[in-house]
Amino acid sequence: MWQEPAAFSSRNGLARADGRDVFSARHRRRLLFDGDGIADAFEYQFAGNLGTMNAVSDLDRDGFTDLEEYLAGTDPTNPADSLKIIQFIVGPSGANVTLTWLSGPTRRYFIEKRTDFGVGNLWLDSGLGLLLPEGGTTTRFLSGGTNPGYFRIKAVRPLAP
Ligand SMILES: [Ca+2]
Ligand SMILES: [Ca+2]
Repeated sequence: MWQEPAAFSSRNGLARADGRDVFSARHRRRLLFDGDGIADAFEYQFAGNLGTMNAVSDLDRDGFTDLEEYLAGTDPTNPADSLKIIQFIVGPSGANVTLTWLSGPTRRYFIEKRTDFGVGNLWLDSGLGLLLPEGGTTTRFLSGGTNPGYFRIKAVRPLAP
């Protein structure tokens, strides 16, 4: 249904790609001809060439590299468009959380959660599984536990349109 690599948004709104590249060699040659992790079609669409964008460039200077924007399906020329949580509401009990993030039609999402940043505490799926975008923003409600913890959004590309 989806494939790595993915892009992430953290609770504070910062997204980072995980940096892993698990494309097959054949897939990589077809999609990532210039080897910077960004599909050539994406580079031509937004930059008009293969030389402007790379894994560390940030055309719109929004703090998300062009590679991260490619993985997240956001516009690398629009600083207002990035994978970020735009609303984070914790209910009165401290356990119920409502998250809203910027989403796009070409990606699917997971909400990942962790209780703290101690050793052995990993990002895990929230339990909601793979989520479809609702539109330009997507909102989900999570309940349970006594500590709301920390959340991030993981964007993944579906295998088929
Ligand atoms: Ca950017
Ligand atoms: Ca952007």
